[in-house]
Amino acid sequence: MATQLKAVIFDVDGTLAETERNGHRIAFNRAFLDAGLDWNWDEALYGKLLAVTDGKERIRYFLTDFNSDFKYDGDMDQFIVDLHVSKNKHYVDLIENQVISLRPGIRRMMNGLRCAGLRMAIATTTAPANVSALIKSTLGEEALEWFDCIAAGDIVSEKKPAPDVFNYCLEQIGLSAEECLAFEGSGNGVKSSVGAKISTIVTLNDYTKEDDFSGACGVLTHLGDIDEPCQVLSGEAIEGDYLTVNDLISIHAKG
Ligand code: XBP
Repeated sequence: MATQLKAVIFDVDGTLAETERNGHRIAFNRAFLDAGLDWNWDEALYGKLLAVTDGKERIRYFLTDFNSDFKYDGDMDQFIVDLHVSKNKHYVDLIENQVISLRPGIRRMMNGLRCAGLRMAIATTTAPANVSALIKSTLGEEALEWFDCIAAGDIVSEKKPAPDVFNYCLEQIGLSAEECLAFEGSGNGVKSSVGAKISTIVTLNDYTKEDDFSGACGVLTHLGDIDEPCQVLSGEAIEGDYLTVNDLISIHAKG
């Protein structure tokens, strides 16, 4: 008999909300401006930079691969850390001003999971303060209690695509990979969750639609809602216009 589904682990950026283009990207640019830098990460460049997870590593990647003429007379690591701290302040400001909403079906799915007695957790590369700000501004402060574990940011040293953040999350919630299912939004995210041996459903977005989702058990445009049908791009077909908790249980059972 297949192992029973007990918990669902959500990625954040691109999965809960489209935070990259109008959240993190804008926040990076505001931090650059504050620091007197003339760097501007437009939408197309940001799409390329997303190949690297973690904002600090993304700045480093920008400097080595897209702006190698830049010279800094000082401690480069500290410079990047300071830029990233400033970027995250701007990000939280943006989110607190409610510029970003949840993707279709996220609220419905979370409510459904809670009603069905399934547990929820979060596994993300972004900083804990960024996750809290997003959850509070979209679902309300009390929603922070819905998650048995919010594994975020530097809690692990090897970020996605390494499986560490998902393994950490499993350890914290005391469940095996077989008892869980993950929602991811990017190729790096899928490598991480599948690397931790968790069955994974992908909801893609404009930035990730060309990513390699090998190993995922389904790819959808988004979770869908009553007034916003989703499309299943690969994996098991669903009967309705949107993914339900019963669909999840059935996808998980087929594993
Ligand atoms: C997405 C990321 C993050 C954010 C920026 O994380 O790659 O690096 O773009 O976050 P996930 P920070 O998909 O795991 O939610 O700048 O806070 O690192």
